[in-house]
Amino acid sequence: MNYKFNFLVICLLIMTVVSCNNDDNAIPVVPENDRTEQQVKDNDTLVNYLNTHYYNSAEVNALENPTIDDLVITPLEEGETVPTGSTLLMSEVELKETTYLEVEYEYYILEIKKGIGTKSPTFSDNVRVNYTGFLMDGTEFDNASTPVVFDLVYVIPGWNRVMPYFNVASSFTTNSDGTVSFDGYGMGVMFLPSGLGYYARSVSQIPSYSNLIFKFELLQTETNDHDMDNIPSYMEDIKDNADLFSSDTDGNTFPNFLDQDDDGDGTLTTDEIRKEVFTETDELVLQNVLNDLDLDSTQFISPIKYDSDRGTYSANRISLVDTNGNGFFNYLDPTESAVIETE
Ligand SMILES: [Ca+2]
Ligand SMILES: [Ca+2]
Ligand SMILES: [Ca+2]
Ligand SMILES: [Ca+2]
Repeated sequence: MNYKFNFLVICLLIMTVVSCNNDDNAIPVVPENDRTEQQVKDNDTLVNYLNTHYYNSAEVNALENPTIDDLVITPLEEGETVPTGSTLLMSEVELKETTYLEVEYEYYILEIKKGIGTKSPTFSDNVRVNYTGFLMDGTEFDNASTPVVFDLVYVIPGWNRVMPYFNVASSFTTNSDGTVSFDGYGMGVMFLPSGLGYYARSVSQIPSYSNLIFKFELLQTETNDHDMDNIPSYMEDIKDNADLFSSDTDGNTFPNFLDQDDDGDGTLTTDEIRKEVFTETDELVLQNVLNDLDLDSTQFISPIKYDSDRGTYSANRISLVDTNGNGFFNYLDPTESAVIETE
């Protein structure tokens, strides 16, 4: 294939997103709406929706493990009152606030079940969920009724705000047909302004600046350590703004959660923290050992890993060390680069 042909194909492919740069017939770029102004509009629309829609509360609340399909949201007709056994969304949702891209956002959560499992995801973990996504006119744009796994770092910002309010399932059973039933999981509905969704982008059936509604069941979660440096991703949020891409200690364009040498001093992060390894052949025994460990504020337990060759489970007690006492842990301090041996 010759170069010219390749260039043309690439040009055509890219055309819909960004026009190939050609000064003679440049396509004007439409600037994005101001985020603060858009948020005011979106919140008005959400509030209006919540005041004019109800759900089948008596029916859903009577169920031990309600599913997303059990919950039905219905528009209130003009002059109609909310039927018995139903509840107006506005009288039950919780208003939440967050900052994203330096703009204050309001969003709403309807909690049906908080979930009674012991774990709750952080904003950067993997979650296993069932969900349905729809627009304010009721158009369903996406759903998964067999569980799917999402990495909360790579989905719309609304999701990583909402999921930490819920707990995972308390148990699950594998059925004879191979499907899995979950018990005691978290379940709810999130009502998101476009700014915590796709914003100016239009994605398949979702027009730009669309508020999004998701019904979901939170089944399981798993702590992420994207760069496997033994610092869980949620702890690599140095700026404490739930936006991992904005934390880059050494400024090498790799954010800390994807950087194995966070301070850029040539010593890997995993070698600049103290690790004590605990290993057992029984996961439950290991879990009990870990539960009995004393932890101070600079210590945490890494997720349990299974070694299939040896048939053992192991985890580390990690201690963050500040050798020169300057207020920065060694792995974030370019002036400290000594390797700490694993115990
Ligand atoms: Ca990490
Ligand atoms: Ca970096
Ligand atoms: Ca890192
Ligand atoms: Ca380092």
